[in-house]
Amino acid sequence: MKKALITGITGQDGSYLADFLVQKGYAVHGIIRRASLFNTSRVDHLYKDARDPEARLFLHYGDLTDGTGLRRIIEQVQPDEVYNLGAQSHVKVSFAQPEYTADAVSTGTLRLLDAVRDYENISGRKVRFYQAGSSEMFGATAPPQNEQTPFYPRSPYAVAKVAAYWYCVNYREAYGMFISNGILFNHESPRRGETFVTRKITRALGRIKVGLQERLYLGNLAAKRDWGFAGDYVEAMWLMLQPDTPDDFVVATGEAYSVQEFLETAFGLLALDWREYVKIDSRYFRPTEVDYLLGDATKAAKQLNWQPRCSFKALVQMMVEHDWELARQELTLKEAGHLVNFPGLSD
Ligand code: NDP
Ligand code: GDR
Repeated sequence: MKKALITGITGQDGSYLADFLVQKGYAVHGIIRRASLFNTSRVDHLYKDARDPEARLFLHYGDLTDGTGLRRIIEQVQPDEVYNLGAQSHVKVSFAQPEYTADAVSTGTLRLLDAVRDYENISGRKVRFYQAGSSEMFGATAPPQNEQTPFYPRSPYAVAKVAAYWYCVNYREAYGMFISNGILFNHESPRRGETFVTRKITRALGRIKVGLQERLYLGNLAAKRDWGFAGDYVEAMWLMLQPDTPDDFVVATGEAYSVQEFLETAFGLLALDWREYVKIDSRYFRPTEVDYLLGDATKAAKQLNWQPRCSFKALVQMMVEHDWELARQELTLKEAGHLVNFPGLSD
């Protein structure tokens, strides 16, 4: 049985990737951070007691800022494939926490690469490494963006991802390691974190529809993004580690929509006019914005035979329906006196 190790397994992508790899017959090991509340809700459906012979998901405490712990986990797990998805992944938050973001995203990647490198040398085994690169690395460079497009990062997060990308290229060239950088454009789902704009919109929409919320405060509605479905994108991560040689790939749909178009589509599905509910709050503007990302994934289509399956409209519909149902459940709880306050969504 092949063994995969995933950093960031508790996040959106980590959970879809874990689902995908378990389906493929892998034993999946994930690194989780210690928190004062349980943070494994996205992967709980995969969990069985480790003593159960059917168990396929194994969780280990660790952190990308703790190199010693990473080394110990790699030596213990002895993975065939490592997927580095762990990150402080919120662009706006990276302006508030630039140093921590760099530590987790770029130096964290370096720590993991070094741990894998030493493990390969000591054990004589080969490990395949996937790095979660981002379209944010292109930042201010005009669309469409592909693997040849120069990087022009516009946030501490994006700068850290560029550094991580180059650490990966350097370790590949210097030590002959199998390392592939995915350059993934935005991908969303009902498991998306609630402070990213798509989920912030669909969560608010569901609550507005059932009468639990009156307003939605947003920032720049003109920004354009190439939005795909996370479930499609984790397959591309796996595909990148299957060929004989490592390489770097853009993963995108090739269609871009503005935040306003996302709003129109989402509210339209529930027969509401977004203009009646949305207000602009400058707190959500970023010091430097990324205006227009549109990916050209021709190389992934040709070399990996990867195609996105879910359209923009189908993605919005999936998220709206999920969050409308969630809001109905919240309403039931509220009516039963169980839920009084909702967490304020920000960022
Ligand atoms: P999420 O924010 O949903 O998940 C991030 C994960 O990283 C969580 O499991 C989080 O743990 C973990 N994490 C955060 N800090 C650390 C740390 N210091 N050490 C170890 N783990 C940590 O992100 P996504 O799933 O959306 O994205 C996955 C990866 O892909 C990220 O690297 C992101 O930057 C990148 N990416 C995402 C894109 C997207 O559109 N989703 C596009 C391109 C790249 P916890 O649950 O404890 O917070
Ligand atoms: P992004 O995603 O920055 O592209 O990074 P996000 O959903 O945060 O923003 C997309 C665009 O929407 C605008 N926006 C708002 N964004 C948020 N979060 N909240 C708001 O209220 C709001 N109003 C408008 C933003 O300004 C931006 O232009 C995501 C993350 O998953 C990264 O980790 C990943 O690398 C990139 O996608 C590709």
